[in-house]
Amino acid sequence: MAQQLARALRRLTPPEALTGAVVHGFGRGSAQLGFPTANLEIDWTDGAKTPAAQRIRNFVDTHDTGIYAAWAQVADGPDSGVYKAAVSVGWNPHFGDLERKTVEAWLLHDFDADFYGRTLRLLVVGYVRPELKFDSLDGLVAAIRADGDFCERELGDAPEDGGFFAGDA
Ligand code: ADP
Ligand code: RBF
Ligand code: MG
Repeated sequence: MAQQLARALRRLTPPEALTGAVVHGFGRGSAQLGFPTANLEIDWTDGAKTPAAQRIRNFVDTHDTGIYAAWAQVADGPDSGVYKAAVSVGWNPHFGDLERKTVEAWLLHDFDADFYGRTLRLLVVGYVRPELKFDSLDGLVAAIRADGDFCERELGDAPEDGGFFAGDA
């Protein structure tokens, strides 16, 4: 049962600061699951990259796939608040149809509008659990909801961001 899924926050020290554009996925998050996830652009080419793009690539190349707890901000949108988020990194094995890993953040906040194309900042604080394949869609949905509750609780009060969220987008 999803409720019995073991979750524990394995902290990243220091937290991982990722900045990138929000791109389109399959549109499945909101439509099928009821949880929108802002998908971070990942540069899969081998060539030289901006430092920000390189950081994202390093993160997906070197960290375990799974669910992470993060602080998140849409840096250049009308709502630039810093909110808690549950972030999925990997292959979405429940669906099994991704050609590349994704980094997708469910921000635990109601936004008035979509923010495709905007700059998303993620301060990834810790690892929560591996990605799983569930017996049913309901199982996955229950697990995601419980991840949100877990991240909400574990992230606690304001983030120590070292000025990350205060910079120009
Ligand atoms: P896609 O497959 O294109 O990522 P989703 O159904 O996952 O589509 O929806 C994600 C989009 O929803 C985000 O890119 C963002 O523009 C919007 N959005 C609105 N509210 C949120 C939120 N609380 N968390 C994440 N994305 C949100
Ligand atoms: N996908 C999986 O295949 N297995 C998972 O265990 C899983 N856990 C997730 C947990 C959270 C908090 C979020 C936001 C997403 C998770 N996903 C998981 C990804 C989900 O399949 C994906 O966001 C949707 O398919 C929309 O792209
Ligand atoms: Mg998404």
